[in-house]
Amino acid sequence: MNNPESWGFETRAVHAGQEPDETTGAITVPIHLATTFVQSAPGEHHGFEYSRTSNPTRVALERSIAALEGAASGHAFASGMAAENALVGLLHPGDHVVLGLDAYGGTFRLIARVYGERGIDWSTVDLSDPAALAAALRPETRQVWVETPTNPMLTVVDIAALADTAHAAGAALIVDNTFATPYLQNPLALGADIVVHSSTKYLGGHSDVVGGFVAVNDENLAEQLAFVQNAAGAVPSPFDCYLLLRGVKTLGVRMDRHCDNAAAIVDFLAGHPAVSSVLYPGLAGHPGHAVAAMQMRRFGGMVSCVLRGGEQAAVAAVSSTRVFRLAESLGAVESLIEQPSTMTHLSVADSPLAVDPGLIRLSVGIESIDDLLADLDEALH
Ligand code: P1T
Repeated sequence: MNNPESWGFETRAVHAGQEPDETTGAITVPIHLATTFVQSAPGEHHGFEYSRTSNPTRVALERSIAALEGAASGHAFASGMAAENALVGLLHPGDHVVLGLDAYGGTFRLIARVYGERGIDWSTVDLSDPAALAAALRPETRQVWVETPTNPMLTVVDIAALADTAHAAGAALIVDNTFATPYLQNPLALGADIVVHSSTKYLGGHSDVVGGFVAVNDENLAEQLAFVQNAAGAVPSPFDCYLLLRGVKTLGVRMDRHCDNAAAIVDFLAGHPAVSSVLYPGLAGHPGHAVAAMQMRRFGGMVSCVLRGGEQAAVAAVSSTRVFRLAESLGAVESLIEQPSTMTHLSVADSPLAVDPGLIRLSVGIESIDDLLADLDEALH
């Protein structure tokens, strides 16, 4: 029982990578602000040389989240996009990438706009159908990028099936686990090669830190990522690492409340006359429900719905809630509401990933459920 490898999720969340400080006994990981570390002779040191390359607070964070993902190694970045950029940076001109038909707008923008114009080829495919992926793979395909559940359509894809399909063609499967978090889903255990996070969201959990994370098992990949992390230098500050270490400790507890509140809100929205459809993997009628039940512990805190009144009704609803704050981002203790087509997913307008302007996205927080329901009831009347 006392072997950290066998600890349950909540025990790992509190303790993995976060051992008391060896010199002082401090129970929390110190914020190591030093940019450089003394050497007794060139190359002889305590494991740290320069803070961009490695920093003790960052190492604690990297061990912590890697342990939650069941990964051999973790790499922290200054934002989710910086983490994604490190992954696209592994590609060479002429390489091909497959993207889902539904992804965070920034991911699409990075691959299609930044790298697409510099020799990386890409295509989009409905990843909820593994046969469609098989048809889209080419000899030059190196990476398949997957979100599950997706942002903002909450589409679920079968990680194990897509991993098999991608591997058969020699491509790596990258899973953005931001929506599910390692508490609800562990993509590496399901066959994915790489897990990426916007740790700005549930991992941090309090809307006060921007960060990104990559977790892998393959040693060679880990080496390449450590090289890019140091060479490109998009690393998080020690204070950001500390905030994330603090946030991660309560991840499991917060996720359970997010899931409880989301389930109650889904029930309410599903019976509401102003709502034409509710997108949530926990609904028995959701096309990905069976796969989600198989690969996720619970169904998450993100809910999207389409309003009967279309764009006008969506703008009115997101502008009139009071407990749900109108804002981009997600995954924190406070509930947020937004219209993806004009906000988080504006960069996919006029692309195959364009979002219905009548769709609204809710990041359900941990507030009292009665207040959240009353707020939505008033906004949707
Ligand atoms: O914002 P940043 O930490 O750089 O992470 C980018 C990112 C990556 N992947 C997913 C699934 C995301 O949702 C995000 C960021 N998303 C929002 C800001 C949003 O409101 O959807």
